[in-house]
Amino acid sequence: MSAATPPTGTNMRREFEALFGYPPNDCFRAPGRVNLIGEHTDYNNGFVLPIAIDRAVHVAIGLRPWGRSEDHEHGTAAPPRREESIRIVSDHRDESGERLAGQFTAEELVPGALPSWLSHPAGVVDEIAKTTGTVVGGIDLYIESSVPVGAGLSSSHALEVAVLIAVDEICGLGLDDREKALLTQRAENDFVGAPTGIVDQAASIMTEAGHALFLDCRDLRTRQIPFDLEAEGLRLLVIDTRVSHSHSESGYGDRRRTCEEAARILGAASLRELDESVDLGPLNEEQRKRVRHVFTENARVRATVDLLKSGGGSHSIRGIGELLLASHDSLAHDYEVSCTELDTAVAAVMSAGAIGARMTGGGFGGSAIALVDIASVDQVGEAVRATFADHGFRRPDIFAVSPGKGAGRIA
Ligand code: GAF
Repeated sequence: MSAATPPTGTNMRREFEALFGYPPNDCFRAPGRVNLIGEHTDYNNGFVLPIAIDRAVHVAIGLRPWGRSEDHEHGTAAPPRREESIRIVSDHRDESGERLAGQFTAEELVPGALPSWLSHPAGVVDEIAKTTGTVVGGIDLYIESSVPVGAGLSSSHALEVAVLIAVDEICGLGLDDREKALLTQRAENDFVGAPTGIVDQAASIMTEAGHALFLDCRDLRTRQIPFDLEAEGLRLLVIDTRVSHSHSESGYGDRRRTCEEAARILGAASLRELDESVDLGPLNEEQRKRVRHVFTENARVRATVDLLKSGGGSHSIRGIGELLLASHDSLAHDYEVSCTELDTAVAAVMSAGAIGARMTGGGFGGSAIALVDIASVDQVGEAVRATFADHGFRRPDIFAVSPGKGAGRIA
């Protein structure tokens, strides 16, 4: 199993000061997520049930000394100077081994003009200006991330959330959690150009430690659902297939458009507005399959929540295994967003004794999750590695995650 050591505030401060020549004002973290169940339901105004994982994007933020306003020196947050640049350095490295670094000015932002990794923080800055009227400038950011990139664990949304909560704090924007989730979603949709829903941002912002977040994506109402793996002697494994996915280039947008078109044909604003007994006759075969997935997946989320809430004591998480498998099956056959590696991972962990498994996230690559007895963790990991080797697939990265807390300040 690979492990990730989270950066501490002290290390972040030290790195920041070495890079920018002055101490940062503050440090924050925003976690990646694993969606337990409720896939491709968010942009259909449906239900989702993610956990925030114990891997996160960390950011140290500083208001450049020559950009600090008098108010800020006296401890009151104040908007930094709009005309000054925003500089960002990441601990990730490019092909030549150099740290990723870039800068931009909020007033000059154009979608598509920046390198892909930088478009996420830039999108947030752009959306802050559009939403709040605050044009941010004169700040520096140092970023470290333990969320694997391209694994379908929401590394880019965690980056957006980390940047937003840092800027919100330093500029005194006063956004609430709901506004933060919606703002980062608009940054992703309108600036980055990926037509994603809201599950990832909400999971990163709103989840409490030790819980899964039951989110109704129609009105963003939430309920924290206890998710205590330890108490049931379980582990949640992530199997990163290392098949990279990309939401803007994959069939993600096609799936979304098909659902919107199906809802329109059936006379509804979204699939959520439809009764599940609705006649799907007017739809073509592809539309019918997509709608069937969304209807059944919403029902599976509710069934999962019922099981987890049932107070079944030591058995409530164990009980969700079949729902996870049914979700994977529906994503593979009705929604058609799985791939050979994800299907192979799910089959391999189940043969090796997992309680349940499914792909997680948008699909077309990325990760599967597996619910496993603590005693079977090694055997399940070995089985997947051996099966992948037999198929000639890349060696998967396998690690356990636990339900961590949502985004916030780090000491
Ligand atoms: C990706 C998207 F970003 C989410 O909004 C969601 O649609 C998910 O795919 C599928 O459930 O992670």
